[in-house]
Amino acid sequence: MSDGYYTGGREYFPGIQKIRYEDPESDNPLAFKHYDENKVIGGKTMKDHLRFSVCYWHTFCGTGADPFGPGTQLFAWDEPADPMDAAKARMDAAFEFFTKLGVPYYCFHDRDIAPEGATVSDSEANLAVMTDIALQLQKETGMKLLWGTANLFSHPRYMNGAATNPNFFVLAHAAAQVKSALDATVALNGENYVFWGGREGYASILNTDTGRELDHMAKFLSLARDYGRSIGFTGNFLVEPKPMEPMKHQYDFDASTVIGFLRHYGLDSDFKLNIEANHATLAGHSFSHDLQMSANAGLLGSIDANRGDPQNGWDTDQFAVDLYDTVNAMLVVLQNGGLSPGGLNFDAKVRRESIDMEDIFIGHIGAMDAFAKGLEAAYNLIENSPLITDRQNRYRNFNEGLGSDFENGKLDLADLRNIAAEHGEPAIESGKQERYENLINQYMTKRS
Ligand code: XLS
Ligand code: NI
Ligand code: NI
Repeated sequence: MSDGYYTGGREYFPGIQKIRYEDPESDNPLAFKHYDENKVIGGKTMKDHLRFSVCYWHTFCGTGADPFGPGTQLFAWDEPADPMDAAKARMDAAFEFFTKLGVPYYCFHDRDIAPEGATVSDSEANLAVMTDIALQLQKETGMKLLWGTANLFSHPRYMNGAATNPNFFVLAHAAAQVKSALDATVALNGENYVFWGGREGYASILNTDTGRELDHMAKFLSLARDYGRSIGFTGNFLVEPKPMEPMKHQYDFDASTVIGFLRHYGLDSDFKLNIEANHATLAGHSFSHDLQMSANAGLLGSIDANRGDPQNGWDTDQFAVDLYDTVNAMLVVLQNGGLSPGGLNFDAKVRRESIDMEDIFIGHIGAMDAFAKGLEAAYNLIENSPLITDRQNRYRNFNEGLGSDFENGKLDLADLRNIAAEHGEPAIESGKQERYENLINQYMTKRS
């Protein structure tokens, strides 16, 4: 049992009460304007549609440090000199934040919640102690774990990769970490387990045997799957695509690359994808593109919600406040039948210059409101606007006759040639992009 806020000790966010829904006209920065967790949309509450999650790393471990200067955000939970004391203080602060914000889920890397020890066994022991505390706090607060993961990118031993390191003994260390992070995830009833391969890629293709490394990565994932299933993990394993950063090239480049990888190695019945908005844009796609590719494959597992900056070519991990992004994302999610057991995890951080304690609340509140608004607009677009029927109608001549014969495999290439010759020049039809774009604006600004 920890000795902080929930046991009558220190309060880390004094003066901030539980965040409540207020009228959209309210100017209170510490209130929701659109996210009303009990509001029912299409038979499901906003809370159940959106399944919001707070990430541990940016929110409680980040301090605003960048390559040009140290952290600017000084947090009371970083004060204890002993790393385990600091971990306990941080966890108290985290659960205070989760419950005041009113999200149902959180996510962590092993090293976010427990410091690395001098040996594999010490690290395992640290994580076990912090897992017990987390379990206790979950019971007290009703918080749930969306996913756990292992940090296989910060320690210098992983500089040449973890599962794809050319040194087998580094790979073994990575496996030790994944084993222990899976134990923690299962102990905390985590609903998913994530692999983001930050250093699984290369800085130079000249010194890298990419074929061998990809085989190693697949083998590593399948061993993790086997171990997870053997200890009773029934949730989804998720791979999070990202094209680069920190490596020049990351193997999990984008959704389509990961889908191909999973299918090639026969991993697609246990693994799905965790799509991060800013990673999709780094890969030259839109957020909704990678969501849609995953949904098409039946592999949309979960979302890391954030946004990039169109002027910057890196992972800025800003809070998702762009309504176009959230409407487009929720259009895919709703047509996918929802996200469960995945969720919307805010893999996002406040800017280095945002140093007030309330800023991390304000960042999350804005993104939660943006997704709530996006959910409502997307639901109305699907249910009440002509968007879906118009789109389906573009494909109408595949619904019957020759088009339907083609879809059903009844025509060969020569048949198609003869049909073209017989039917003459087809009439061309407008794609009507502007009409679709106007529908988005119309429904986004409708009062609900
Ligand atoms: C980094 C990733 C990372 C994963 C978890 O860019 O987004 O935060 O979500 O390892
Ligand atoms: Ni992420
Ligand atoms: Ni990221």
